[in-house]
Amino acid sequence: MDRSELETLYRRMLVIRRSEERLQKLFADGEVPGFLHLSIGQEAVPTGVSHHLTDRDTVSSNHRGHGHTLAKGVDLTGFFAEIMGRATGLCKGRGGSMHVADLSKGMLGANGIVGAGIPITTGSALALKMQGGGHVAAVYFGDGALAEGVVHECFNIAALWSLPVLFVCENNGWSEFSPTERQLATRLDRLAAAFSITYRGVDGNRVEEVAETAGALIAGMRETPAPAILECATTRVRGHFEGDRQDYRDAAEIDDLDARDPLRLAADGLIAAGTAEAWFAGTLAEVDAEIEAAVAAARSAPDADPAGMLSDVYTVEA
Ligand SMILES: Cc1ncc(C[n+]2csc(CCOP(=O)(O)OP(=O)(O)O)c2C)c(N)n1
Repeated sequence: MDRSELETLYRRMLVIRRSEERLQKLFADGEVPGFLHLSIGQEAVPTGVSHHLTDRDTVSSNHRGHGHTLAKGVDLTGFFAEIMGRATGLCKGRGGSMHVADLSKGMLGANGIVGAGIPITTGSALALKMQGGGHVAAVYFGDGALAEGVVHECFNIAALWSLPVLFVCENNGWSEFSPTERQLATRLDRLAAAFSITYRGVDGNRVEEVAETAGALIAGMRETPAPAILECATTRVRGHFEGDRQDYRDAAEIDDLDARDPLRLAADGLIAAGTAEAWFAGTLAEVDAEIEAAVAAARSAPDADPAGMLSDVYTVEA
């Protein structure tokens, strides 16, 4: 991967990081209704995967979905307006943080029900396969979804029907307040083998590694439809949701966060490859200006209109 491609990946991760840091402050100021689950520390996963997806490829997400959504290329202004509950939001301000969707970008949306994005994406993969054209569907889910029955059913049907679906597990070791090993009697590579699905495990904090492995899997699926599982070992930096004091977590576990920070790791690589300090400062200023413009636009937009609550809920072709 050349330097300019890595700079593109770094910038995308920075947009996600700074957007979430901004959301954290807006939430503390009471400007974000509902819950907020931040994906700080996990930016490399959707950035690396979506690097190889077009708007015709679909993605669905889980409750920790801001990074998945932004990596798919949705408009930043519509994104902030959505999470701030404004009528100009991507879903007219009715979805909020856990339900940002934009079908024009292939973003099918996020989901507050653990594992529920997986059947949505499996269905989308079936549709894409039937349409032809080599498009793929990807779904992000946490290790907490691995014990859900629907996940096993989807692995089964995707394998039986050779569906072009990339199952991306963001394994951050935690499911709400419980460690993975207290919930799952096996491992994802073993599950993949049981269903004869190709499996790759990567360091999910290294964007280049995620991008290269996802790229190879996706290229293969475009040629010959088949499912694949990508397990990304990553780190949940914040609590389960904003406001979670993380009493259940050993402080030592979050001691060396800096060393595992995907932005830090990518920056180290770029500096070694010759990217100048000025580029980082300039990129940060650009990204922050885009985010501030989006926040200002959201603040000046009207609130979501409860009168339209029942429209767009279900679509029937005329
Ligand atoms: C079916 C279902 N069961 C339980 C919950 C409550 N719940 C919300 S998030 C979560 C844990 C999710 O952990 P994981 O999937 O690993 O994602 P992470 O939060 O670590 O990113 C649970 C149990 C839920 N929303 N849906």
